Amino acid sequence: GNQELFDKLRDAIVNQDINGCPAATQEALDAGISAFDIINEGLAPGMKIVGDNFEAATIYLPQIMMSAKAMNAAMEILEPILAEEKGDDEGVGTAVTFVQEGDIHDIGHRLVTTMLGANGFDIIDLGTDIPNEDVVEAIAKNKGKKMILVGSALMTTSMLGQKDVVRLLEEENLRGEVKIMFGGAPVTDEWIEECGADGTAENAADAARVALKLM
Ligand code: HCB
Repeated sequence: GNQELFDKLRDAIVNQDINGCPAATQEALDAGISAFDIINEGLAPGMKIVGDNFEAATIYLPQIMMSAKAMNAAMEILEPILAEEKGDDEGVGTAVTFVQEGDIHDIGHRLVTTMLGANGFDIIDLGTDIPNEDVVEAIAKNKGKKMILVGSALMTTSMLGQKDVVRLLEEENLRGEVKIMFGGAPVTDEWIEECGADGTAENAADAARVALKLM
């Protein structure tokens, strides 16, 4: 049944199976499982286990990198499908997504970006390791659009930059142009309040819900 396939997807991530992961993804698609469920019920729970194992020091960086590669191999298949599923919900808005300077963790960022696209947002993906000045420039360039800024930070160090980008937007009189959602493992509700951002989300599906609500 589907649970068996979800377990297979999860295990492919945990076992760093770079070929098996896209194969299991294709198998799940062929079985009629949606790209959305493949991510949320299979792949993302696998990455959660990898993160926990790393924290428990039962695995090390090279293993994480292999799991990340397995994840990205699956996303290569799923991203075009999610892009196609994008309805014609005209005018949801534009999402400018990025990862803070100094931070190259891109898995969560990609998931969130993909899910926002699948929910009708026009996407401007600035990428990872992005200086705040570049973020402000992107917002300035798109001034007037219905817009949400979606930032990720996976490290407590890079997270500090989130507060600075809000301040920079205020200084440039751009804060009113854009809603702001920040996320990533270290981000808490208290931090969102301290930054003066508008919201956060636990995972990619939640991020799409929060973003739609904020617009
Ligand atoms: Co990395 N790393 N890492 N890492 N890494 C973390 C983040 C630590 C927490 C692990 C630890 O020590 N406990 C840690 C940070 C510690 C801290 O901040 N105090 C850490 C460190 C220290 C480092 C290096 C410095 C290690 C080193 O080199 N010595 C180095 C830094 C590189 C750099 O950025 N400059 C490094 C490198 C790596 C890789 C390359 C091996 C690999 C990244 C591969 C890649 O992304 N292409 C990696 C990984 C995979 C992790 C862990 C294990 C998993 C992160 C991940 O992908 N999670 C992570 C441990 C952890 O997070 N617990 C560890 C899965 C995704 C799906 O979850 O949280 O990213 P997510 O995103 C969610 C969620 O947060 C939300 O939705 C997403 C989807 O569900 N969300 C948003 C995300 N963004 C959002 C934005 C919104 O607006 C709303 C919601």
